[in-house]
Amino acid sequence: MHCIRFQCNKLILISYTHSKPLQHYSNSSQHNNIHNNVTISLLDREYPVDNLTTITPTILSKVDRHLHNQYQHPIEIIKRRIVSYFSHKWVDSNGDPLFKSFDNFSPVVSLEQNFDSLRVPLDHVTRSKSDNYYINNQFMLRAHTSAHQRDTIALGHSQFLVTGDVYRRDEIDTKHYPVFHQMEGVELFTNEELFGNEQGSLFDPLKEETEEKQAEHSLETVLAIEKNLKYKLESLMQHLFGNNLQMRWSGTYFPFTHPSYELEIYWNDKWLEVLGSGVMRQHILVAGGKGSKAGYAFGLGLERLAMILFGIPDIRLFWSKDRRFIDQFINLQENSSLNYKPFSLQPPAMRDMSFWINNGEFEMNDFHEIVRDEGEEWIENVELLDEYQSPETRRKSLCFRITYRCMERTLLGEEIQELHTRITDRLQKEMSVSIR
Ligand code: FA5
Ligand code: MG
Repeated sequence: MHCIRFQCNKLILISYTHSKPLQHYSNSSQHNNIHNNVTISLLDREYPVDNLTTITPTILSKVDRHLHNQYQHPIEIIKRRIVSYFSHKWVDSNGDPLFKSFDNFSPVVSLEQNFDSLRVPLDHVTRSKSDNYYINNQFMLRAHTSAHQRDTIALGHSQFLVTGDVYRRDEIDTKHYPVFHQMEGVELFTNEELFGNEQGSLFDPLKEETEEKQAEHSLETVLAIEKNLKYKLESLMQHLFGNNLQMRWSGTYFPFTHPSYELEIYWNDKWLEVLGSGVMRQHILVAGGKGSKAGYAFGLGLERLAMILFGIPDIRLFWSKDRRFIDQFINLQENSSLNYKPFSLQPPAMRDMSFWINNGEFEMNDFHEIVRDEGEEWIENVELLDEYQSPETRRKSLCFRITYRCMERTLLGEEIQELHTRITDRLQKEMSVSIR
């Protein structure tokens, strides 16, 4: 269990064995404003809180769930199937697996690991306070498993997988959740491993960066790495989902790969992004002591893959402790298929709210955070319905629709109303909005 301990004169222990949203702090803004006189205790360490702290009790309560290591949980099943694909299909000359798999690195990482080790620029949007769960100005809950790339290379590994829980202040819908699971994959090649006996050279003596390649790499390196990466990931998807799968690659941007690619899978009449990947920035290999090689990395979204594999319609279900969810997977044999059966289809309830904002001061992720912090698993979706600017005052008003639904039972009208009111109250207190 975690606790947030006020060192001055209060001790607040937060129990997480609840089935109903917690009444957190009597005034949560107090938490976010406290400097120096609070510590967070997390995984047996104490961290002083400071003005970067954004972690909340709701999020802390997820840290010890370890869904990816909970035997026969759908996230653990998908992890095992992917690891098994890599270890059976990709072996060395002795028949031993090429890829080493790690799944117990701590989710608490330094900002240096999460960002600087990957050279994410200081002003890059992904560092923003409103996107991350910062513990303080040194530590955070990792926002991606890429935080472990450099250090795992430095441990001496050139082919590895790292699975873990990752944390982001993100939007709320059926495909996004503030805690989810990723599997990082990295493979580094020597000149010979990439080109075999053919002529080829990993590096470009001219050191010219173009749209197609980094300064260090030759164009043939990029083409060979891209081919290898895409082949391995496409055959992984076919291994998981069969040959009738529709998938498409597109170019994208990450500060730590160039070029970069993402893969989408067609599922339930929509394209769903399942991974990001690319040719690793060479400085990461250099920092890990493997500058003579070149390689690729990818980050798989495990919830998305498990949703496709088992037909799970809503990402919140992974956090359910309801036996009617868990038991469906308990006896699933390796490589057998399973279609998730909804155990109860509770009706959703919609409530709208409109408020005036102080122009320029409204941060969308802070809004989502408050809704999520109060509503936890009862929030299915938050949608911006309308934006309006008063012609006289130039003030802006926003109208949101919140969809409430509990996976396990029907919510009572008064429960929803009470929750909706709590959210409204916090918005007024913490975000200086005025309800219309
Ligand atoms: C990354 O996190 C990169 N670190 C991936 C990467 C690794 C790129 C190595 C290059 C090299 P992205 O933010 O796109 O990228 O997330 C990767 C995948 O995680 C997404 O494709 C998606 O499947 C999943 N994902 C992202 N955000 C969420 C969320 N809020 N809820 C559930 N799944 C998510
Ligand atoms: Mg992405």
